[in-house]
Order: sequence, then C-alpha cells, then structure tokens
Amino acid sequence: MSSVDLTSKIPNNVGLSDDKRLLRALEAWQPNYIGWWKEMGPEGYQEKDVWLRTAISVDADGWAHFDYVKMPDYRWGIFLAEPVAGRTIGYGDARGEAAWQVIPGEHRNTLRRLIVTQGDTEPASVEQQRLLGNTAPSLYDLRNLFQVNVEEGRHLWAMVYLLHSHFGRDGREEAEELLQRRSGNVDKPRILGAFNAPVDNWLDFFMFTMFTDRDGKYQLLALAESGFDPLARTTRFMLTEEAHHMFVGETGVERIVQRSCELMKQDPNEDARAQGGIPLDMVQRYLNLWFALSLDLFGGEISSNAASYFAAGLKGRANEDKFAEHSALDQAYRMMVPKDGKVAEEDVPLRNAMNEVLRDGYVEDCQRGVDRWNKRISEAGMPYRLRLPSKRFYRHIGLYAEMPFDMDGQLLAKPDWDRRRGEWLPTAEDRAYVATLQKPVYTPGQIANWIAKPARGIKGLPFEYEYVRLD
Ligand code: BYC
Repeated sequence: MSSVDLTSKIPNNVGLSDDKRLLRALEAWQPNYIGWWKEMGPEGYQEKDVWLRTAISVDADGWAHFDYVKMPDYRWGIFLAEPVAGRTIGYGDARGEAAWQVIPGEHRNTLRRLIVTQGDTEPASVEQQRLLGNTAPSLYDLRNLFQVNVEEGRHLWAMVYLLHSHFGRDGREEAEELLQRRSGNVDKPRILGAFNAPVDNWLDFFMFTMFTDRDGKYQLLALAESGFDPLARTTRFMLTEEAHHMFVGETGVERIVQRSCELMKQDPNEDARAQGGIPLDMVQRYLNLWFALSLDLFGGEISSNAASYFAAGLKGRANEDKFAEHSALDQAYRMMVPKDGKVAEEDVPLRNAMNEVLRDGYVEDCQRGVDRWNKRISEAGMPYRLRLPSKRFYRHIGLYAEMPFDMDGQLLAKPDWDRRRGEWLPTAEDRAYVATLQKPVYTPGQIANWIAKPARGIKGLPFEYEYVRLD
C-alpha cells in the first residue's frame, strides 16, 4: 500500500514530500487554482458550511470522510489507485508489454493531448454549473451540486498532477491553460462541444450529470486501460467518485418524472404543467438534447486517432478484459453510413471503430437509466414512455454531423427537420417555462413543487438534514 499523507498542503498518496521539485511546482499552481475556484466556482456559497465527502485514501472500505467544510477549504488531494504488480498492456500492438511508468518519447504528445482533453472537462463543468446554487430545489440537491463540483475540481488536480510530474515545462504550461479557458467563451472556449453548452437550470443539470458525466465514466474506463500506468491508476480512482455524480443525475430525473406523474393525477386534464410540474414531453426534449451532445463526446464513428490509440496501448475499450480478443485486427464493425441521401450498412475495420464500440457500451448504460424512469411512470399508471433518440439524431461530430435525422434515425429534408425541431429539442418557450420553476427552496426538509423528495438522504442521514448551513 502506498502511504497516504493528509498533513501536507496537498493531501496525496504519491509521495509528494519526496519530490521537492514537483511539490514546489504543484504548490505554485495551487493558489492559481484557488483563484480560479473563487472566480468560476459556485457563486454565492463559498463561505457556507457544506456537508461534503472528501477523498482521504484509495482504500475501498473507507476512502472518504464526511463533514462540514467551506468549499475553498476543501482538501483537494492527489490519489492514485494501488498499483497492480506486474501489470502489462492488455490490447493492441503493445499487448504483453509491461505498463509504462515513464512515457515513451513517441507517445508523449498524444498522451499529453488526451490528458489535457480529459482535464479540460473538469473545470468546464464547474463553470457551467456555477449559478445553479441560487435555485436548488432543496438543501439536499444544493449539497449534491457542490459535492459534484468539488470532485470535478479534484479530477482536475488528478490530471494536473500527471502534467506536472511527466511532461516538464509543456505540462506546466498546459496546467496553467486549464485555468485560462472558459466554458462558452468565444475567444478561449473549453475543448469539447458539450462543455461549452449552457447548463441554465436544474433539468439541464440532472440531464448533464446523467448523460455527460456518463461519458466521463466511459472515457475514464477506456483510459483506465492505458499503458501509461499513472494515468490508468488515477482514472481508476476517479471512477469511484464519478458513480455518485451519475446517481445525482439519474435519480434527479427520476424524481422529476415521479413528481410529474403525481401532478398529472391531481389535474383534471392530466396536465402536469397546470399543476406547476414539468410535462413529460418536455423532459423528453431535454433528454434528447443532452444525450445527443454527450454522444458527440465520443468523437467520430470512424477515427484513425482512436485506431492508433488502441494500437499503441494508450486508450483501450471499457473493461477490455471482457472482450474475447484483444488485437482487434482483421475484424470489422458494421455501421450505418450516410451516402447519397440514404444510410447504408458498411463494414469498417474494428480498430477504426473504437469510438463507436465505446459509445455502444455507453448507450446501453443510458438505456438502463431510461428503463428505470419508465418503470416509475408505469407504476404511476401513466401511458407515456421516455426513450433514447437514435444515435444519428442532432449530431455535430462524426458521420452524422449536421444531417437532418429525426429521433428514429430517418433522414428528413432539411426544411422538414427545421419545421419539426420544436418537437424534439427544448424550445425557447420550454426554457422560459423551466426558468419560472427555478426558485430556491432552502428550508431543511422542504422541496420544490416540480420534483419529488429523494427516497433517502446522504450517508444514512435523513432528507431533512441541514446539508448546507446558510447562516
Ligand atoms: N468536440 O478522431 P476523432 C468527463 C475532435 S467527460 C470538439 O473523431 P478522437 C466529464 C478531436 O479532438 C470525458 N472536438 O476523435 C463529464 C479531433 O481533433 P484533431 C472527457 C471534438 O480523437 C462531466 C477531431 O475532432 N474525456 O470526464 O478519436 C463532467 C477528430 O477526432 C469532439 C475524454 O474525452 C467534440 N465532441 O476522440 C466532468 C477523454 N470530438 O486531433 C467531466 C480524452 C472529437 O483533429 N479524449 N473532436 O485536432 C479523447 O479520448 C478524445 O480526444 C475524444 C475524441 C474521445 C474526445
């Protein structure tokens, strides 16, 4: 077991105190990080006590400590999962080679790019969510928002540690730039599309944590297979925290759907909106938007980048050991390729389809969540069903980018698609309505009208607990 140092300025299990140069570099970055957090982190709640989970080790039985903390005092630490003795690369041309503790020169630029892309999403999401603290439906939800935010901050630390410890001056410059880019800023945007989209309200937030954080899960699973062992170990531990973020999203939407059904039953016309709830067709439109934006995050369906990451052992498939074969050579992936105004099946070399393989696992995982939401709706006796749109719908990256596919994956004429857009994606009117519901409910035990209470509180505490002390 690597020893955990919780007393130093930067809690860690990577022996920072033995590497004075690295320690100095990270301690120099730390005030810039705090400066960024105060400027771009949750607005209005920096001085409040929040009941938060903090990672203090990587021990499966007790890795987290819960207590009240003011967010700027959160102990953002660097924790890598325990090394696996004798670990070898499990796929591609490098299969069987010992995992690298030091980056091979030829992979340096590519790995830096992957780590920077991963790192960039973390502060981006905090920036996207920074105003939501003003309108949470309960103290429980407010606390969950802040929990997600501080852990995204820790995930930024995880990537910055790799940049500082393995990439010299370039790495230090990249770490600075991670604090310079801004979500949605035209001049210095965040790297990936979905991380520049506005998260204006709590329906966006729950969809984001359901769908976009789940992309995070799949990308982290793929990076956990990396031949670069420190990257594999840090992402393995990040996945532990990530589970709660997706729980927040999945149960958040579930509670909205449940409440909408209750309100429909109370209304003579089964109109949730007339009772101050969110109609299920509106939920479907937000689902469509965030699912499509999140599908884009996997990159192109046919990608020579993905093929070379796999070949070189930089990025694998999620849970690579569950696959029967690990070279992915002489095999094909059949996909629907647009051609001459139609889509037709085409075989693509499997290595070039690795983004799509990862995306398939993701879609299956999303479907489980949607099934759970539908179970709530059917238990309430309502006939409506939510569904995932086709993978081709409303894409901006890859084979189907900017093509007018409908929710069922049928290619329409562009004017028809434009005319029907409001059936599928949130309209200005939807956004204006959801905005009217965004009012803070900060009395312990109370909840906004448009969402149901959670089945239980956090870590055995009741929903009524004062998760954020506002005075
Ligand atoms: N937006 O070969 P292609 C998370 C670029 S989320 C803009 O199709 P590739 C989190 C691409 O960079 C997980 N640009 O794709 C969640 C490339 O540019 P160059 C984040 C895009 O390279 C919630 C070009 O298009 N982690 O953790 O196979 C809260 C052609 O690329 C996009 C990672 O993403 C896009 N959507 O794969 C907090 C893991 N998609 O090289 C956190 C690291 C593609 O032509 N990143 N491009 O200039 C990667 O593994 C890969 O970079 C990607 C793209 C999967 C993103």
